[in-house]
Amino acid sequence: MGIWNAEYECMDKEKLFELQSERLRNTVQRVYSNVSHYRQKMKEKGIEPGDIKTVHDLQKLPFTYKQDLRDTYPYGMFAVPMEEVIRIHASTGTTGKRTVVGYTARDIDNWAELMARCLTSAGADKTSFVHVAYGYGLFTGGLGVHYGAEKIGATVIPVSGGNTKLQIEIMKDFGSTILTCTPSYALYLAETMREMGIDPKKDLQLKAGIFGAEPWTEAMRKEIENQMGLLALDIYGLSEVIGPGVSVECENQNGMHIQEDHFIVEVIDPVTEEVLPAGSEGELVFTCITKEALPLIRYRTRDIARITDEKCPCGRTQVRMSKVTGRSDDMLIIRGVNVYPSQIESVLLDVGLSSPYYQLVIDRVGTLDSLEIQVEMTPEMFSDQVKQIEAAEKKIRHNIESTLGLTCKVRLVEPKTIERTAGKAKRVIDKRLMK
Ligand code: DLL
Repeated sequence: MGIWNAEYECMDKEKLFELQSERLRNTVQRVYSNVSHYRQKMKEKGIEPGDIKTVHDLQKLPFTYKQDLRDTYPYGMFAVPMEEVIRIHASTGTTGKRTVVGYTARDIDNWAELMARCLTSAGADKTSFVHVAYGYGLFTGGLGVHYGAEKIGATVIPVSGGNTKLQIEIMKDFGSTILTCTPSYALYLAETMREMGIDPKKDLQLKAGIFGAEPWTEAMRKEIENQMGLLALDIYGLSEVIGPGVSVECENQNGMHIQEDHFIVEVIDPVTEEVLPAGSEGELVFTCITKEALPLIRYRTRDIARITDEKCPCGRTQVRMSKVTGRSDDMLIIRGVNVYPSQIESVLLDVGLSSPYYQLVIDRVGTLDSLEIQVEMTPEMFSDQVKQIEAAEKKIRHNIESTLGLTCKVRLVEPKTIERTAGKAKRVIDKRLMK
């Protein structure tokens, strides 16, 4: 497989350190001058831009939390005047306010460059047909991949998400060679292909897929690869940092190379906030060092992973991150929708079910995530009419769907059926992680 920009992707470590340090100095100076949030935070810590000389000084800087973006909603953390912002995206988050992210023309160019690197890792070039089944819109997936594919001169097929049968017809007729979508959707596509009597290995031209935006396992990778006959690579990113393209796997499938000339990564203990040594598992923290519109400093991703700087046979020198193994908060991603158990709890309360005993059972049925909410009835309800129980189940289902945009199954269970524990209640049983 090729390398899009060897100068940066294979950069000598010392040179990279100098480059990162220079870019960090410039970024810190800019946010100090232009973003009152950072100026205030730095003053509180008793530091000035001049105190940040190299990457080694990074730890002097304050962390940035998702809450900071919410508190300054929508544009309060932007470091440029709005005239220079040419694009807005927003996170898919369903708690509180959405977080809004902005891009200058240069940010969009840099993002396209990063995505061009990612697509090249998967073997894309001018002759490729890049099928984009990530959603287009406020979500960064669709447009992020789109611009990268155009940059390398590939032919973009901008299908966006959904309409599964049509996707498959298009893949067949237009000759898609690189598939980009979430891993769960890739499996769903494979299943639908079977139902349509299409054999991807014979009838389609797919060679590789870049799948991300949600956690997935090695077992899922094998399944996707076997069913579709393609090379399946993991891609990671988050809107606050840029979108897809923060890191991606190479053909060795041994971790995602982080684009270190644009982002400095740290791994911290999510509780003590202490920076952990290389190789430890912890929460990923990113500092954007080339972003103009929204250069976040030490952004707490809540994603748990491990970093290695062992040499990779592909020749890239960038450090690699493992698959994301979880999140340091309790956010769940179910069919691409971000959900907190507390949101479900508040729906239950709204419906008048104040029982503290509920459990979320998440599974992957076939190829799609499923959510079953089991709620214990109060003894009063239990003696009630079946019809009323059914009505309550229906109401919860309806409210979950309308407030969180998530379809689910609701089951009211008999009193005392949900396990009690002396410590924390186990609200979530994520069977996807047990597979
Ligand atoms: O999901 C950006 C993206 C689009 C990445 C397309 C890859 C492909 P957000 O909607 O802001 O952005 O969600 C970011 O999704 O903090 C992770 O928890 C999760 N996530 C993203 N990629 C992966 C991955 C996009 N490869 C949040 N593995 C992140 C596991 C992932 N989790």
